[in-house]
Amino acid sequence: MNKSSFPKLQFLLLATVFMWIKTYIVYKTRFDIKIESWMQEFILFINPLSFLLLVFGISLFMKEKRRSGYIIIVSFLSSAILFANVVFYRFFNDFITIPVLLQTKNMADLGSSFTELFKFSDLLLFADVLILVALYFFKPNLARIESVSRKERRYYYLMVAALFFFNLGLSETERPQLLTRTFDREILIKNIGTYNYHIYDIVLQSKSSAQRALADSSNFVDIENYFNANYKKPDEEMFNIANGKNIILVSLESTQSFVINETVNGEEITPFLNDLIEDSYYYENFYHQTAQGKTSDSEFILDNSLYPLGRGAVFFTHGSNEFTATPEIIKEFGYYSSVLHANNKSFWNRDIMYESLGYDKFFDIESYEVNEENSVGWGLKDKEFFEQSVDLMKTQPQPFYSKLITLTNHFPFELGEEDKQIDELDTRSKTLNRYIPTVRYQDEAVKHFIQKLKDEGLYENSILIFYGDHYGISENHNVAMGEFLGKEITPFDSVQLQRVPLIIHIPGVTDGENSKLISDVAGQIDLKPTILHMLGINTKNDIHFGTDLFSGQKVSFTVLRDGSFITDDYVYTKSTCYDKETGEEIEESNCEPYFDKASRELEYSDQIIYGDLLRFYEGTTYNEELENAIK
Ligand code: GP9
Ligand code: MN
Repeated sequence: MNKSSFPKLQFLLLATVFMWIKTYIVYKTRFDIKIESWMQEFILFINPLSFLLLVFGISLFMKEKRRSGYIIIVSFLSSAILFANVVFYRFFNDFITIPVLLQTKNMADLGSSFTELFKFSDLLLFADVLILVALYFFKPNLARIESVSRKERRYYYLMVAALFFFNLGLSETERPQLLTRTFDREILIKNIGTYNYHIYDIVLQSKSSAQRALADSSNFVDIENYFNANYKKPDEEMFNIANGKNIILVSLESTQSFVINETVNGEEITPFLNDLIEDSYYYENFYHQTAQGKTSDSEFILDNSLYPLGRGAVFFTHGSNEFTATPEIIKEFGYYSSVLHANNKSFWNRDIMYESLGYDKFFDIESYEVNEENSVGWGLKDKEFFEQSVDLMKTQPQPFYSKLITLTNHFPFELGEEDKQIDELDTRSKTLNRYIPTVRYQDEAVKHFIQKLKDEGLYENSILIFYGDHYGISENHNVAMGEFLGKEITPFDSVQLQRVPLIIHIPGVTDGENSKLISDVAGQIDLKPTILHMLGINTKNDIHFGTDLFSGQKVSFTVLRDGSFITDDYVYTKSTCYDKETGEEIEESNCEPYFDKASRELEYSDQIIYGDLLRFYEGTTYNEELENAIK
């Protein structure tokens, strides 16, 4: 391109520079992108440029009078993408993916969260578009894009391509196999930029759609071998311990382990759970493994022992896949299964997905008496929910497998004065401050729940499993969290904050001196084989990535959906290996032995879901003799 081209393109270049600088400012102020070197900072700085020049450059193929209008429209659309990501990130600490955008069914219910998350200053993101519009109307001469020759256009695009490959090249040196083995969106955005990331996401979307069509049973061989090699035999004492008993699972909304045995102004945040732990098996190193599908991801992991997807909620994207979930398996053993949750049945596509998972019944909002007095925030208050749920559970045939999903401790953590039993915190994060009283309220609700189970005669013959579904306080509140916990939150601490409580309470078995505080590293993925073994069901032919928590052969290892993993000694996250005891960074070679297991598990699980591979799986014969089960 010769010099004279620049004045010709000034409007295009102006729009590009505006968007470019704006994007970089957003990176630095609205997203928490960890930068470890000048090279990474440089990549971050240049990464929006190639895409912007590419799309704005399309104007050069248009009729002259259309060009400026096109530039304005593209500026507006790119700003809108940025805006949407900023608002989304504020809560999810993550970037938007296409599957998430398609989850429109959830959007209506998310209304209250949106107003909470939106800030007026976000509208500044459209300031440059207004400037461009003003120029267009008041200084038409400046807003003109003159004709360029075919040769100039070619130069322009050569330059854009060079810039793109320069960017990609630098990124690949920083992070090898960037596009093929990255489960962490932050790393993608950091390297290829937010706009290219969205294009990449579109490519992934079409690839995953094709994957099902192309899959056949041969895809399953490697995976089956992997399962066979990883099978762990159950503990003899625990195997069959729940035979004939009801299994009651309680999903504790947004509950992280840091609240357990913690106090605020001398008051326990979870006094009841703290007591319950003394009569239970409590796992203090139990991690949630959810991603964008939040609660629904936790449900998916629990019932299938598969990983959720890295993008979108598998409940939405693959709701009609073939699965071999717990409810389906235990049906063969005479179990009735249900979910109790006072929300619209279509939220998270639950109504469709529960069919695929083999649930007999979904008690949704229609089964509950919900009114203004007994609701707060997202709906029916937990105490009322438990109260009514026990009445519903009584109508079920026994033995049953029932999952109850609580709701009060959900962002934005609203609670009426009459239900507050503990002070809010006094940190800079209102979210974290409000979280404490809602967790306390949930604790009180659980206490009533157990009492009601006892009163109604359902307690003795049941096994109760309480677990946190996912984090409640995202990394956006790290500074406030640091204030509360009295330390600076590093990426290492962020992983440790992904621990959620797991309490297994078996009346007559785990009481008093038989209770256990267990420190083994475990995750939600381990619950399916644990429960099946407790029911005396052989899992040798079952598809699951987790391990029975009680198996003496269990390896202390858990991988999170972003590829971070935890062992007894190490935590690996954001390309860094940490010593678990000190939280200090250590040589990567310490973590290296686990790299393969971590990425293989996530990849195999993805293959199963994207390829809908379980439709080819016929190996499951659960009805084998129980005596043969322990091998
Ligand atoms: C909605 C409830 C909350 O029904 O499960 O969902 P979440 O936003 O936590 O995924
Ligand atoms: Mn949830």
